[in-house]
Amino acid sequence: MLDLHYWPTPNGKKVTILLEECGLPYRIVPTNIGKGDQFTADFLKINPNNRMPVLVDQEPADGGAPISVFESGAIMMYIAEKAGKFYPQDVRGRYEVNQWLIWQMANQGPKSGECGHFRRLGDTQGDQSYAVRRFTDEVNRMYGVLNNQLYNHRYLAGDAYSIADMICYPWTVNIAGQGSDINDFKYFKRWFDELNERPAVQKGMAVTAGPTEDFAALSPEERERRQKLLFNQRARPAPATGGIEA
Ligand SMILES: N[C@@H](CCC(=O)N[C@@H](CS)C(=O)NCC(=O)O)C(=O)O
Repeated sequence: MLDLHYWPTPNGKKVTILLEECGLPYRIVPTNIGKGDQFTADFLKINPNNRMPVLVDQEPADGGAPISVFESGAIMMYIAEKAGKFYPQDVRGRYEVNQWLIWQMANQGPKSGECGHFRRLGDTQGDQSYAVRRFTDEVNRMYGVLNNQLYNHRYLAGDAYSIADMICYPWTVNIAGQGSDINDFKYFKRWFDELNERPAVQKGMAVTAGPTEDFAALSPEERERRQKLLFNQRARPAPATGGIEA
């Protein structure tokens, strides 16, 4: 069984799309990042970066102890390798996929995340107009990158639908909220409309982690605690003794 430590965000939904596409059985382990589940001692054992998603394969192919994988890009590679699907084996095909997968992890995901953060923030933390403009422009630039690639490729890595497509898609569903217009990107729109119609994409996007919480219904103290948790993260100190010394 595959356990997916999950909360329904774009980084989580990449993985549920792939699991649905592969038809693999999986179990959702809710990781409520608003409440702080990503900071528990148990969670830290499976992700030193305190972020979801994390995949734990209880029955790895080598028959050994469970394997846990953090970082959604690594999780996509793991699942696709396990299923033998959506990830070419030949070196050329594989690196077509790898470069788009890493493009997503290093560019589209982080920059779109910041774009959403600053666009939602309003002026509670002072004037954000430069940050909003910078990340809105950068996300717009990246829609251009996708559009140009899709001008002469049916899918991001060529003729075949792959994990490169699945990893990029969830970050594009809110294109209007990111300040871009889908009608400016004709070839991207062709791809987006096609993926929208795939039953596994629809199922993966709809996966929840239990009932949604009403933030407004929380006590003011809990609301403040949660806001601090997400907004003011700094380094977690290493243990003072027992480590590898120089
Ligand atoms: N590069 C990581 C990013 C994961 C990530 O940022 N996850 C967010 C939700 S989308 C999270 O867990 N946030 C918790 C927090 O900010 O404390 C991946 O792709 O897995």
